[in-house]
Amino acid sequence: MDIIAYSITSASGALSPQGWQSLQESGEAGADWAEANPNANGLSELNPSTSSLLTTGTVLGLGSLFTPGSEQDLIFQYATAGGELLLGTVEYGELSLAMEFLAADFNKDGTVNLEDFNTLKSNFGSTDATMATGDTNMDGVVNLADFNTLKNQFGQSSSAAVPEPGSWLLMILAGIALLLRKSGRKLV
Ligand SMILES: [Ca+2]
Ligand SMILES: [Ca+2]
Repeated sequence: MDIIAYSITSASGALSPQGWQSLQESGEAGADWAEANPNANGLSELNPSTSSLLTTGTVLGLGSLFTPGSEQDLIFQYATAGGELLLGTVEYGELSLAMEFLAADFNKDGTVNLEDFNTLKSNFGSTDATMATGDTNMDGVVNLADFNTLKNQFGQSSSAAVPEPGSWLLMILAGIALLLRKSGRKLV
């Protein structure tokens, strides 16, 4: 499914732009996502290049964008490249267990190894990098600092981390995963 935009709205203002980890920030769905005017009533992102192909079963975390204790009135919509506007499923829940990935685990497979090194190598010098393309410190650039981080983490494995009590996670694109899971393969 080719997703070019999504928006999450809350009439009661239950959204937390501070806790939101946008796709623009994480780079999880490609480098071209751009935040549009986030506030407590609406969080949106657009991908003008229409290149975010989300495979069936893809799950993308968008951080703690829901203010705990607020009214659960979020509406999640997304638009496809074909011009369809679809309604997604919103689930509310407390995060029980999450993988905390090492900064140099670019492909998020749990280990920092040669594959990650090759990612960094092929993007070395890039100035519009994301954590998926070798930027460990999120300064947008892949340079020696990132290489040193990778060197220090080389061979290490990510560990499951217990999040802070009360931290909330809204896997907003999980709606897509749920809708398509019947025939899908699990990607993440
Ligand atoms: Ca890896
Ligand atoms: Ca960097």
